Amino acid sequence: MTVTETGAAELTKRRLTTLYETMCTAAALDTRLLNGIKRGEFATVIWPSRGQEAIPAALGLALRTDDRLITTYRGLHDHVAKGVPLTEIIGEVLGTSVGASKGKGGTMHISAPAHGVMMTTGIVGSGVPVAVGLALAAKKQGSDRVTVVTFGDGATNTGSFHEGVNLAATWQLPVVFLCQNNLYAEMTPVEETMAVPHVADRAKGVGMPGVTVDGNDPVATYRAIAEAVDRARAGGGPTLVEAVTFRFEGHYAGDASKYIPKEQMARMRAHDPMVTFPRTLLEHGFDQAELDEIKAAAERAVDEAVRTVVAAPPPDRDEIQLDVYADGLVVTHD
Ligand SMILES: Cc1ncc(C[n+]2csc(CCOP(=O)(O)OP(=O)(O)O)c2C)c(N)n1
Ligand SMILES: [Mg+2]
Repeated sequence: MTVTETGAAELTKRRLTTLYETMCTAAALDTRLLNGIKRGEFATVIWPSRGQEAIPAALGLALRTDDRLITTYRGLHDHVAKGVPLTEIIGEVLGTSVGASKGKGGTMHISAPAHGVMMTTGIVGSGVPVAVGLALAAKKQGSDRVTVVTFGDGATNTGSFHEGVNLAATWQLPVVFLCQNNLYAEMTPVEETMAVPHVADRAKGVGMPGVTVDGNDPVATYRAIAEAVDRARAGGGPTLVEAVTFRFEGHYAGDASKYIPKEQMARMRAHDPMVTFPRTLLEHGFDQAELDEIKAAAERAVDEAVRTVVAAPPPDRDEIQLDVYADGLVVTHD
């Protein structure tokens, strides 16, 4: 099948399959790590993204490997989408030497420059100005690579966000600001911290296009992101894309989400992209057996990567000061 509502976003069966594969891998990764933490198998922490899978899947399809990405603590699904190998992601979460940062970064500090992932940050909003700097560098270097920074709804209340988007619009930089609006910042619902109805409305104030999209619909989200990426690559400047979604697990592994009203949780369950997207695919000629196999293959890949990571040694003691400062600079304490 082919979906051809916008020229930039033609979706063949192969591309729809890729979207679903990425979603299944992200969901399997989240579930495996969360279950492992809950039963005491893993001593680590994650900020679950179960429910938000459609957004990174769309993002991954819209980006080239050399495009830059900055994400957050809730970004394991973004790493999957950008092509970071599962062993490198899980290796970082579990702190073993096969991690992307040799197990020294942890969940909050995964970077994988070979795949364009330049930074993961736990400081809310702080990725925005860094992404603006990366986009400025690309422009000065005459490169057509695009930078995307993803963050939550809460991040759009920070000074860093407002300063960053203003500069990007003023300098017309090749950057896409992708808000994964899951309706909560920690335990605070979005309507308690924002007087405008949509995060995307904030784009108007700095003079850039802003668009709100159903972040549980990977095809619609892909179209919105692809259009923004195309505009940035063609020299048309930045865009704020707000993808509205929900997280079905706590803010962090262990948070029981008591602040989320039961009715809201039930209502949002009906929009879980891991339920609705397979239904859409079935309506468009996919069969149940092939969808089951995609899901099972993703779970197998995650399980295998966990086994590899668990069998790997922790970072060597001699590594402790390596990769901390500029190349070759090792501080001694004699
Ligand atoms: C500058 C800063 N302020 C506060 C915090 C504490 N904090 C961690 S996550 C979070 C909520 C962020 O919400 P949002 O941006 O919506 O992202 P989400 O966690 O929902 O993905 C807060 C306030 C922080 N890490 N950094
Ligand atoms: Mg949020």
